[in-house]
Amino acid sequence: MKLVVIGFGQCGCRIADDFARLNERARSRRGIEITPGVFAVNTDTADLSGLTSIKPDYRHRILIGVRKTGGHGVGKINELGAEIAKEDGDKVIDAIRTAKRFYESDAFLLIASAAGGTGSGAISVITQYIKERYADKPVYNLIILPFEHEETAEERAVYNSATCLKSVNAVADAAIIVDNQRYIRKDFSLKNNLAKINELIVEPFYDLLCAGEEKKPKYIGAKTLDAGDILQTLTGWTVIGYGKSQVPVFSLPRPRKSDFRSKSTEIHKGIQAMDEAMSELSISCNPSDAGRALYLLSAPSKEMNMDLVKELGEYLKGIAPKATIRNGDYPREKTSMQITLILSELSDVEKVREYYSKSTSLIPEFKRRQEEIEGKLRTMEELGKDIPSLL
Ligand SMILES: Nc1nc2c(ncn2[C@@H]2O[C@H](COP(=O)(O)OP(=O)(O)OP(=O)(O)O)[C@@H](O)[C@H]2O)c(=O)[nH]1
Ligand SMILES: [Mg+2]
Repeated sequence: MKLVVIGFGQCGCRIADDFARLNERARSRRGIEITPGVFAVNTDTADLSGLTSIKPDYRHRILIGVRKTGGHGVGKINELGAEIAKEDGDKVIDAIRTAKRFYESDAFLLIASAAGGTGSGAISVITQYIKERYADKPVYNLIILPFEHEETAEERAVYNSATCLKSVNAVADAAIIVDNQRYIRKDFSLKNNLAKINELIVEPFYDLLCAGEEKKPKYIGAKTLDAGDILQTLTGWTVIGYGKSQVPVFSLPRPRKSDFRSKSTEIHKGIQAMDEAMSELSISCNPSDAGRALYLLSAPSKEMNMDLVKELGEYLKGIAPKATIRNGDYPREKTSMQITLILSELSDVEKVREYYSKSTSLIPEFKRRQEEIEGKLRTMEELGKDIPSLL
């Protein structure tokens, strides 16, 4: 599957930059192209220059809102981010149109953090613009939620997240949600190491996008997971996960294929990888709320067999009983068994619900504060009314 990737704001652009690197990796190691166009859109000049893999020209690194921000961001005011996107949206559309191999792509993936200003405000506006112009290609959003400490320190983080999520849900074909906080828990040494977190966020997309683009027969499995399966799966609130278990590199002379014990070891390893993918989902959710699911098994071809694929399917059905499940196998890996898992069409995501209810109670408080500021300013003006002005 091929994606046109567009990052918005600092977080979105950095993750888009990681997608550009993922494409370089796919091209050099596998001879496959997975992102025919990667773009970065920001109101901040310095952040755009800090990227390393997205092409460094103004058509790929797109500066918007210069007149309003002077190239310094919108300071977490996502209403301003949205306003600028409405004014400068054509710049983004023009850039996409001139991308040389745009026509090869199957879908769009737009990326932003929910708590910031530029990305949070711009992503839904541009999603809508793209949908109006390219009705035949789905537009997916990848939304990064703030760390817990940001939510407690700054109410804006919660409010921005709520308004961003609500708007995205109204326009995008699917919203893939990623909770920054989940990636801290995995390994404390990663704390504040955003670059490492970004790598973890994009990694599950590698096999997922490569599998259907594979041309060499030896890397094509019994059931290829292609763009159609992914397009059919992604809808509404969505989470993604990834798990792996090691398989021996130099295996001993193998018992015959029908050997029951070896098959059950493989199944055990497959289930272990599936469990890890489930526990490392990009946001915590209840799998039984999923209406659709997809898993991709990537393993050395000698480790794969129909029983394993079938067992994994049954295992997932037990965990996500309401979901229509699609799957594929990809005989690519040499030393591990990996599972990429998507749960989609979720009917409930607790975290999203929390943002909505917290923000609803914040609205009157924000209004009260605004009125207080305006009141104080009026009093000051009143006091200075007899002072001569120099203008
Ligand atoms: N995972 C990840 N999160 C990031 C990264 N950079 C920022 N964030 C998160 O994104 C939120 C801040 O949003 P930014 O993307 O910096 O904001 P912006 O869209 O550039 O908007 P303004 O700077 O306000 O104009 C916070 O919740 C950060 O924790 C990153 O590289 N990776
Ligand atoms: Mg910024």
